[in-house]
Amino acid sequence: KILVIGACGQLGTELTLKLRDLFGVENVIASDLREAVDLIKDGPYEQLDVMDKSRLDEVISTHNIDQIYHLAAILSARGEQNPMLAWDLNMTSLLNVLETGRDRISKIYWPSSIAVFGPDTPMVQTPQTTVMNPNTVYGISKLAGERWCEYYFQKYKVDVRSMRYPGLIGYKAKPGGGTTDYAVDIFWKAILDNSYECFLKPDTLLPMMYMDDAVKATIDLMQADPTALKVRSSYNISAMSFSPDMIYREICKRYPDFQIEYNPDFRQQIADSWPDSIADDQAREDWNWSPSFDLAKMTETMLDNLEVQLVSTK
Ligand code: VAH
Repeated sequence: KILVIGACGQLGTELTLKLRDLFGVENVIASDLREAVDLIKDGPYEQLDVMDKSRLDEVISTHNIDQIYHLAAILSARGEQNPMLAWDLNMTSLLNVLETGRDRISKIYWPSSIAVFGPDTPMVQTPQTTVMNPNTVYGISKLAGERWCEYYFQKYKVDVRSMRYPGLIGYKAKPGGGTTDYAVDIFWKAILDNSYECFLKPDTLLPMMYMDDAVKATIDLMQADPTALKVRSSYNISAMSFSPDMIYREICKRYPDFQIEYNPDFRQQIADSWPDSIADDQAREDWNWSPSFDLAKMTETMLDNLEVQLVSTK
């Protein structure tokens, strides 16, 4: 049985739906701190504070769990507003999950992020192995988490797998507390308000990925032959890079009088510390990774689906 921790989040919701599709609703237990969101109410659910190790062990025993997708974390922007909570939640929860891997869990997935890179990391085609001096709490916690994953793999043979997500864009679940989340908000605002106030500068280039590609990559990595995986910290993966101005112009192809204004806030410094683009040749080599969505295809898919979803609420 599979346990998804953080199943009500932006990625957790979509991963839960996909895992239930692949392995059967009853075999995927969703969990989060809060009660279940509508999209995942069709299957087994546990309210779980992953900081509580005994509660985690209880859920694992009750449902006979042998795989865990641990997605719960505080993201970059919210983390800067609450550093100690972000560090405590992001690290304690991961160590709780890794400890379960020592005796009873056969495979663990844990997401890292391009936030592990910092201002002195090479910004263009950032390599798999390079200088990593993150200056956000979120990035520090993800870098430390990568080190712990590799440690538990090497010392205790825990089969934990990870990838460094770029900004993720999807329409099924709203994101929370990220710096790249402008790229989700802009679609909602285009449809509902025909105008958007962007908290980043127009030319802020960031690595991004459509949600379906991120979900597929995650499942593919978890299904891959373990002997093929040369990276046990976390894999670089990449799909596209774009700036607010580029995505704005793409949306204008369908909404010609869509207006945007730029009022950069504290999240500009976070974005400036991250790469412009990512080199993912190791993931392509080890487990055949390749993306399907570029900016045009993502924009078309987002607008098609959100117009249906939102027009009824207009
Ligand atoms: C954030 N969406 O903005 C997350 C992600 C690379 C960015 O980690 O914090």
